[in-house]
Amino acid sequence: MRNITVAAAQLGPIQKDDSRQAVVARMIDLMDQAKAQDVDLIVYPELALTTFFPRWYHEDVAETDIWFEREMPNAATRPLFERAIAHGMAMNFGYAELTPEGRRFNTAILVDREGQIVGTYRKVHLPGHGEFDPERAFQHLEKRYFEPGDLGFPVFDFLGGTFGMCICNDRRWPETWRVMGLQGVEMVVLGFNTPSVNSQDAEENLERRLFHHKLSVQAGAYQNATWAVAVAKAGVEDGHPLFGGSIIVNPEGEIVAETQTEDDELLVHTCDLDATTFGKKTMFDFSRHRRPEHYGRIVAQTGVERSPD
Ligand code: CDV
Repeated sequence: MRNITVAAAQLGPIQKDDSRQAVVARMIDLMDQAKAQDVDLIVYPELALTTFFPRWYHEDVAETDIWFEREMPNAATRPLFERAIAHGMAMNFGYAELTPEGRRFNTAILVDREGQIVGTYRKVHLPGHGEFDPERAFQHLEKRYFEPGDLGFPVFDFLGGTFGMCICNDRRWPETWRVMGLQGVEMVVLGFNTPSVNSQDAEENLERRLFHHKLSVQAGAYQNATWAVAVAKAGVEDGHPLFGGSIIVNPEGEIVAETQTEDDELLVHTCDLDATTFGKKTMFDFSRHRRPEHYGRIVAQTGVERSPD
């Protein structure tokens, strides 16, 4: 057995005026609760330090600088790193990254028990649009404020296992999971901010939106025989609702823990990384069963094409 006790640290809403210090204090509170349950790894949401600012249109992208971090850790997040080191707890969280070259990414990091950043991931699948869209009920401007991640989907030797990251919309794409599955991933950690309503389809209900979220994470976990930890930022932010539904999913694709609120809430589960072995050696033994000679379209095209193979 290779047991890892993991905490999904769901955050309730973060308003535009909430300071980084106030948010970090909430994250530390969840971390302290996790320590009391002997947690090895705590996972926080996408863009965990701020409101989900891509809902706000700025003509001048530089006006969004206030939502970005220029270094990590920095003054605001150092107390979180210090508490994690004191607890000997590894962590994962997302933030908006502004690099020294002026590049902007929607980023997540893996931090080991000593407070060292051992893995960085930059969101590849950016949803939404790049220009103000008057047809939508609200904006989703990730394509305006971030560039697509440039690091692929790496995996990391971490806590005695093989870990990978993705962020929010990435979870809906089977390619995300399979690229990590092909590197033997045993646990995928991901944060998300998902609006409770569809800005382009007012008829779509919350039940279906939660179904699509869970379907994606459960399928990704099952089809790649990996644990998955998916953590929401939830609740009504700046007047806009985000759903909760943080889940921990086992390598059979079953939900083993799920949040019940749209507030700060901790889910704790002990995951045996060896539970991934059965699926990886049987149904999803890739080396025996995959037929990549028939998968060329996956990397050769983006949109739908009917051209001959
Ligand atoms: N932050 C996200 O990536 N949100 C998307 C929304 C826009 C659908 C998601 O896939 O949940």
